This record gives sequence, structure tokens and C-alpha cells, in this order.
Amino acid sequence: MTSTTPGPSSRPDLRVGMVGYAFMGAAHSQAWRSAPRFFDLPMNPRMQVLGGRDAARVADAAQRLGWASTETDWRRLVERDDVDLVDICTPGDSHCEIAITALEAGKHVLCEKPLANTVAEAEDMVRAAEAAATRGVHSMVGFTYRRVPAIALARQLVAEGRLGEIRHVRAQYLQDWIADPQAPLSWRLEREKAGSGALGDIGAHIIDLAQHITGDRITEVSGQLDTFVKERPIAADHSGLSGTAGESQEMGRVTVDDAASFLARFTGGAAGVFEATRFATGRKNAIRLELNGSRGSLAFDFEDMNVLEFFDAEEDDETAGFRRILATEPTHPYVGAWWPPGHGLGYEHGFTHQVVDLVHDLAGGRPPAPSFADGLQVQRVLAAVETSSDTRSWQQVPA
Ligand code: SOE
Repeated sequence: MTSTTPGPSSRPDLRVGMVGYAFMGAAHSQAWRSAPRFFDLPMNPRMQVLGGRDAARVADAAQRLGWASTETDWRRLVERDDVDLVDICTPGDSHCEIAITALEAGKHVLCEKPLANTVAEAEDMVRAAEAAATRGVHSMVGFTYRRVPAIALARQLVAEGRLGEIRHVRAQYLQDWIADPQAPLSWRLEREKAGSGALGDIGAHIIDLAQHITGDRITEVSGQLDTFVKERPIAADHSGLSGTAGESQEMGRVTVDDAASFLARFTGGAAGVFEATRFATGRKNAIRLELNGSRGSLAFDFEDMNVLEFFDAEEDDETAGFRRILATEPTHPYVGAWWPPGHGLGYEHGFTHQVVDLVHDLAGGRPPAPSFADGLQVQRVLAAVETSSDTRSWQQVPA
């Protein structure tokens, strides 16, 4: 059998430098590693260099995660001639500076969400991204959940008109990892580092998903932010999701929201209800989406992430009902590259699919999605929710 696909050796390399190696760094590392092993990619990702401030820890992480070398200064990583793409997995306070420096140095950028800590930073990043794109240098923000097969299928069904006119969007992101008041003050609870709390960390995901699936934009919001636990033990280890307080008795102030909820209106006329919290005891990573349209409904819960529920309102009343679509068939988005039908995928696969799409777009010279402009738009929704909560009023989201 002859093949028109060039073999791995004739494909160009895509040499990646990644900054940050905690939870997101580990997730991105596995994606760079596994994407070319399961998907036929037009470029060969090379895990060239890992950046982190602590020499011993970054060396250990590089060895564990599969990176060929290390740098302790991200500026040196960005400047290296053997780096084509910079993958930013640091807290939000450094996204803007690293991304703009990399784009100006002619490096493609993949940046973790939320794009930045403020709208102003996100605007600067979009300007840099648009200037770089004229030179063939591209950027993407990591709203990874778009690439979960059941979610990609949901978007496909909506685009095909299977739901008709969308009337309701219900979106929740429920976690409980800081419900214990003794859970330490990790960087995700500090405004200077994270920008906001549940709102930006997980609310950003459901804002992106709701807009991505419906194809509509949020135009207006009315929000409420709450901080239930105002002081926490200072974390000895800051790097992981929850960190450890160790022996520390010292307390620090929580400067972000613990929970965010808001009403929203969409360009297409749908009414939205959003909730993002880290205090939903018993809910670990429950991204719950439900869309109701004139022709049917869809429902998804990440805690059962291989399933998409679909209700077709045009079926006979006698037999109509929500049915569970197992999004594990080779015909479903991304699934064909993995296991035999029904064997299911996990959290990490969304990151792999993100790399796959990014590499295809870069090889084809196409701008990847979600773009920095998409990230900015989400940032504007986050800012509008904060202002709305502060002023107790509805707020417009600038287009
Ligand atoms: C923590 O809430 C977190 O790790 C988020 O930062 C990620 O974006 C999400 O995928 C899982 O939860």
C-alpha cells in the first residue's frame, strides 16, 4: 500500500519550550508526548526545553515529564534559536509578559487560560498576537475542554440545527477542593497571581464552552461573587492544586472569590445561568451544561465525560426522552485515533486534542482557535461579572 502522508523523518520539527511544570505543565507535557504517538501529525513536536525558576526542581520535572533540557529564566528560553513555540503554563500574572515577548521573538504561543489577569493585559496580548500573525506567527489560548469529544459533538449538533433556536443555557463548574477552611492559601487564591478566583479559574471555562457550543456571544451579565473563607493557612508548597500548609500556623488573606454566579444574555436571544464554585462539597470537577432549544436539548456532565445526553423534541411523545449518547465511537470527534469503540477517554485527552489541532493549524498556516481575541472576549465577560457584583447592576459586555 502506498501512502501520501510523509513519514515522521520528512516532517518538519516543531520545537517546543514550555514554562511551568506543575499541574498544567504535566498535562501539557503528556499532550506533547502522546499527540504524535496516536495522531498522524504534519509536524514532529520536540519537547526541547522546560523552564522554571528553581534549578533542581525544574531538572527533576524535565526528567519526569520528558523534556530534553531546562532553563531557569523564561527570557532565555524564549530567546533560544531551537524553540519554535512557547507553551505558557504559569499562573496568570506572567502570561502577558511571556506571551508578548515570545510573539515579538517570532515564536508561536500556546497560553493557558484565563488569557490574562486583566482586560488591559489581554488587549495588549491581542495586539501582539495580531501583529505576529501578519508574520505567520500564531497563538492559541488553552480552553481545553472544547476538545472533549462529547463537547465537540454538542457543538456539531447545535451547528446542524438539531436543537433549533437555543432558549436556555445552563452552565455550572463545580469543585470542592477548598471547601475545608483549613485548605491552604495556594496561588489560585491570590488576586495578584490568579486575577480572580473561581470566576476566572473555572468560570472562564464554562463561559468559553457556552459561547463555543452555541456560536453566540454573551452581551450582558448580572453577577454575584462570594468569598466564604476570608483567611487561610499560608501554603508551604505553592505549586499544586491545593498545596500543603505543612507546619505553618501563619494565616494569609484570601483575595479572590470562592464562588461566582451570574445571569447572562446571548446574541442569539438565549437566557443563561452560570455558576462556578470551589465549595460544592462532593462535586470534584463537575462541568455541567444544559442547552434547551426549540427542537431539542443537550446535557453534559464532565464527571461522566464520555456521555452526551440528547433530547429530540420532534420525536413521538410516547417514546421521546433524553438518550445517552456514548461519545466513544470512531465517528465521534477525535475518538477514532484512540481505543476500540466504547473504551472511553479521560481528562488528559482534551490536552492532547488541543496539541493535535494546534499542530495541524500551524502546519497549514491557519490561525488556531480559540484565539487570543477569543480569550480577550472571555476576559471581558469576567470583568463585567466583577463590576456587576461590585455595583449590584447589569453590565454590558463590550463586543
Ligand atoms: C483548578 O480549579 C483547575 O485545575 C483549573 O485551573 C483547570 O483549568 C481545570 O481544568 C481543572 O481545575
